[in-house]
Amino acid sequence: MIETIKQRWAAFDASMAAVSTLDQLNRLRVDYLGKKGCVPQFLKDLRGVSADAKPAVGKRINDLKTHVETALEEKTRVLEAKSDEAGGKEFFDVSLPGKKETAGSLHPVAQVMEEIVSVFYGLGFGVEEGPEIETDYYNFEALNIPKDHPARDMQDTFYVEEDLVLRTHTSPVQIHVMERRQPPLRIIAPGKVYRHDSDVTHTPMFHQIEGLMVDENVSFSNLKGIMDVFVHRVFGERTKLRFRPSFFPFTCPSAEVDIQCVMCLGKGCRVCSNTGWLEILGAGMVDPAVFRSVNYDPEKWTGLAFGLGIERVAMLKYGINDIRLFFENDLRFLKQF
Ligand code: 2NM
Repeated sequence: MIETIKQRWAAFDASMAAVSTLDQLNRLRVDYLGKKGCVPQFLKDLRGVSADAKPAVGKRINDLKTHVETALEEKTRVLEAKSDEAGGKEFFDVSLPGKKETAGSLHPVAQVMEEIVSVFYGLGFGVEEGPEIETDYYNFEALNIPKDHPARDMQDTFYVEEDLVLRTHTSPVQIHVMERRQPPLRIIAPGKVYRHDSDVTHTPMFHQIEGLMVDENVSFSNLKGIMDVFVHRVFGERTKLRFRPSFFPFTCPSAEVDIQCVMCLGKGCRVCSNTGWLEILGAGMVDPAVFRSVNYDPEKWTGLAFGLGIERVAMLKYGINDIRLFFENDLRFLKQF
């Protein structure tokens, strides 16, 4: 057995001399010291050795074990030092393509909102914000919406309490601003609004921008000019628009603004119900009753106002037929914008 131990010792030394990586070194460690390795096998075999030969053979095995352990330790140090010199244990391939970080982007509704805000900002309108919970007075009464008006019906309005509602439009912001400031005034109020409504073109929460301009001699012509600029900037210079008489409690006269259908360019299709036109916003001259609510003299000041839904603009601009897509947070949809 002594002879076998000697052979294995020599074999170990030869293998050790050939080792050049930590991996190879580890394999050698397993071969000699591992559970099924050479040294434990020798110790097992020792049981069958005669009593008088046992001490000498046992010593040989222990010597081999010490020799292997010391050699492994030493080589480990040498190889680790070498690897550090080469710049770390891992090989770093600088020619591999990098991992791409996907950049986030604004929600399509936020993009359209920013675009519209910047158009009006360019026309001298300042941006104003206000609370989403309003009193009955600011959401309705001050805007000349009387107690028996259909817009007040529980079906349209979310009530928080008897006298508190989720705002159904952003016009209350304009009332707050008019209470604080004297004309001349040019403001827009973008933000979330809430209505009890839900189908392919309505969600209980949606976004609006309302605008207000008050000065001496503000006229319907000013309103037409501002709407012209808005439509041409957002839908393209060649998009035609038209005004249709309408009614709102807070404006008189009131109008609905249509644009030429973006799908069929006015020929008539499913989207525009064969009319060639799409309703895009409501507008009008501020009703004197609204001015009286905020203590503006209706004899001195005149005002124009308008309101539009952001989701509707985004749907027409991008040809989206279901408003709910904006709120499902499906990245396959959102990434297209
Ligand atoms: C619209 C249509 C027409 C409007 C009126 C006012 C205020 F506060 F000045 F009276 N703000 N917004 C207005 C006018 C809103 O939305 C369809």
